[in-house]
Amino acid sequence: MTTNRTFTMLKPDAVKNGHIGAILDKISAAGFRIVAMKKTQMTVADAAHFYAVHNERPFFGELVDFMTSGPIVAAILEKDNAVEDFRALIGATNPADAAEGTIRKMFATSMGENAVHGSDSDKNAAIEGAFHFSGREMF
Ligand code: 3AN
Repeated sequence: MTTNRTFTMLKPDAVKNGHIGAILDKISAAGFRIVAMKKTQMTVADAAHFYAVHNERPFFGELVDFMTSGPIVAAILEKDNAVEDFRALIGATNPADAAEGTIRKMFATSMGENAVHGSDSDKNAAIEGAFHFSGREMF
């Protein structure tokens, strides 16, 4: 089942570097509606759970350290074909490979500090959104 929703985090680098407004502007201009949004900071346990799929990868410790290093902005976004269209909007994981005009090309500095997260499937969008938001925070 497709829900037309995706989940994003503006990562600690984007928040620290003052890019929240510019990134939300691009997200709105691309036609996404904000269903839920908040500024928050993940604990080590939160990040380890959120990224559990990567826990065997060599960069896992670095990823958890980085994602807990400062506040993030978490949001659920809605649009037709949300998961795929949002991944196109953010660009490749490595900003060096990201297409011109994508959020990562504009705002990311490295493979680890890559400005934004975007869910990779409808199933994960639902799981990730529910991790950060209760039903009464979604509108
Ligand atoms: P994406 O976020 O584009 O779906 P994934 O799911 O492969 O990428 O990786 C999840 C996160 O792990 C990335 N957003 C990035 O922050 C981090 N990551 C992935 N590969 C590396 C790497 N080689 N070195 C450091 N961090 C990485």
